[in-house]
Amino acid sequence: MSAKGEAEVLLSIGSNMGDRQANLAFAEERLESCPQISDLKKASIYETEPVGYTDQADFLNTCVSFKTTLSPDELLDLTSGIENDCKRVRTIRWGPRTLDIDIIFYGDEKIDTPRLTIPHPRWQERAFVIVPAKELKDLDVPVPEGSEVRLFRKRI
Ligand code: A4P
Ligand code: MG
Repeated sequence: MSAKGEAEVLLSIGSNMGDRQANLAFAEERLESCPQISDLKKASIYETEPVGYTDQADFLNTCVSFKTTLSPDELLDLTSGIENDCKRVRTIRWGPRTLDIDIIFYGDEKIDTPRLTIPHPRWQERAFVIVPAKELKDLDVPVPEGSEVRLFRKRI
């Protein structure tokens, strides 16, 4: 946390349903329009093979970083609201999710509550997080092998 009470945040954003690029843009525009968020930077967009449950379409993934005066819980309220609004606007009822926003880092804080685990517990296992994250932050971790991460649209 800086002297101004600002934390440097890194989010991972993914979509594998509907207009995937528009879903990422929807999330980024909502974050950018939040008065408690400043200095937002966008990593390139990558097309990535699904990890975990693999019988689903490829994702578009990216990361954004910004400074915020929101607390971690307030930030989760904001990102959950953006996810819900994206689903409501753009998908069929009970369809798969169109937007997943994970909080990877909130400054150097370690948080473990029923609602929130930060750093995100699986970030180091995920090339779809690490490849875009490395464009925004110095991270001394290897890129995991196993699932393909292809550059889709360069932004940095
Ligand atoms: N929660 C706890 N910690 C956090 C955090 N750091 N950031 C809680 C965000 N949320 C956090 O999330 C469930 C609950 O986690 C939230 O209500 C919050 O209180 P969710 O997004 O509804 O559920 P989920 O996405 O199914 O779970 P999770 O753990 O976020 O899933 P993953 O592990 O992110 O997996 N493959 C590719 N290529 N690209 C992807 O983006 N994403 C997933 C989702 C799987 N495979 C993928 C991708
Ligand atoms: Mg999630």
